Amino acid sequence: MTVSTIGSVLMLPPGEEVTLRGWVHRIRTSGKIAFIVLRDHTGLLQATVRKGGVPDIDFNAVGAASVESSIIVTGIVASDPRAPGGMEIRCTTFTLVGPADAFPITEYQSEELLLDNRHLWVRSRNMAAIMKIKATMLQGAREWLAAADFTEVTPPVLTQNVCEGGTTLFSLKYFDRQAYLSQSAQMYLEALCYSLGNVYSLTPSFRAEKSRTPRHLTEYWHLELEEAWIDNRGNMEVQEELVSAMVQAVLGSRRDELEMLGRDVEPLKDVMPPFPRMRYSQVLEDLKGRGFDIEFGDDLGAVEERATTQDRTVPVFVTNYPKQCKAFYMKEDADDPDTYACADLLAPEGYGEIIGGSERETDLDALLARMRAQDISLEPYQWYLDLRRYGSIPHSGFGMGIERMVRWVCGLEHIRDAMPFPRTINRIYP
Ligand code: NSS
Repeated sequence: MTVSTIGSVLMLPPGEEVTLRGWVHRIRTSGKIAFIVLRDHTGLLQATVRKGGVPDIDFNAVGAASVESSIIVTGIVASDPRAPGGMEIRCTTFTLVGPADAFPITEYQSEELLLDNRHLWVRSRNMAAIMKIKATMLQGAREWLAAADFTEVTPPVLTQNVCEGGTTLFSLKYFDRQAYLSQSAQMYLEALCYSLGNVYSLTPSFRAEKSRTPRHLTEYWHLELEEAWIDNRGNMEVQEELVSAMVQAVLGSRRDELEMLGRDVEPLKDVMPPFPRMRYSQVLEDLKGRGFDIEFGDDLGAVEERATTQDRTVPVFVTNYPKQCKAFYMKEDADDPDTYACADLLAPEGYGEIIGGSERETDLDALLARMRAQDISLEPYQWYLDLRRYGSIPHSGFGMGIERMVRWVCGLEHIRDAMPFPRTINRIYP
């Protein structure tokens, strides 16, 4: 038995015989005929089952089918202007594979119910579209990275190191020691770029975010790059190329999915290098001019980032953040020593930060002084400090939040829909 997919059947001329497997999306039966809308991973297609058109035993089985039952049908492709898509298959056999209890998700449901039933809601066409777009973005990233001679590496997720500050750490007992779930693979990537040149990793990162926001998860997918012999300027060039390649990959093969999500594709077409660059101090002046109460040293939050990006269609780099709002490992900008040679990349249309990156501090004494000032215990970092003791080189890198990217590209209100099984402060089931 050769099994077709709905997507391939929609290309066939009438008269062909096909077999399809899938789930009942909708079903309507009268005594003599059943209209089934069948779903598989490629789309929807109407299948009609007539009494007398299939063996009696098959027709009886149709009576036991309901929404989300799994079925196999064989039939003849026919055009039918009344059917969705203008085609249907007229069944010659019908097999009920897995009957379904009354499906808990009906048309209008609360967000909470959909989250409680996420294991079933992932079958929805919108969720499937988002997951396909995400897969295409990751594939686009990997293709770009391979062509640019980056080597994929596999850093650990259990660690003793705090990369992005103690307030969002998940700690755990590691036998008789204290350990953490990784916030970032950066330090390990720094070690590996001395061995392999440009490297990247795709890992889960963990942040114990204690507030409910539409852009924070407690577990997210983190694409991190580390580049040997590259300064922060070169680092930004890598970012704009990579981000553009990911967006263009989606425009290349996922237009239908974007349309299904109601995403306006026009602004995405503008996403091509180079992206504009603004210094933090410029952004600050601009925000003050618009009445924001903000001082040098304050980090930019969701509100400030939205104001900075809502009228743009292309991402914007914000460079030279003040030292007090960024991490200890960044390199001081020699021309502007109150700031670091760093950049956040903010997505347009109000979405805000998708990447955080910087050149890394290579001076051992500068690094030690900052760590001491921040009361960071040096012992678990001796290996990291060794990187400055044995053949230190200039290097830079960044981390991209994959779900932040997906949220922007798909135009999602909430980041949780960029994850099949999102983890947030009040959600770890299912
Ligand atoms: O904290 S970051 O800004 N930077 C780092 O972790 C660096 N150590 C990365 C590096 O240089 N290798 O996080 C990077 C990105 C940030 O821009 C967001 O896009 C994403 O990670 N991010 C998150 N996404 C979803 N949920 C949460 N809570 C989250 N936190 C950061």
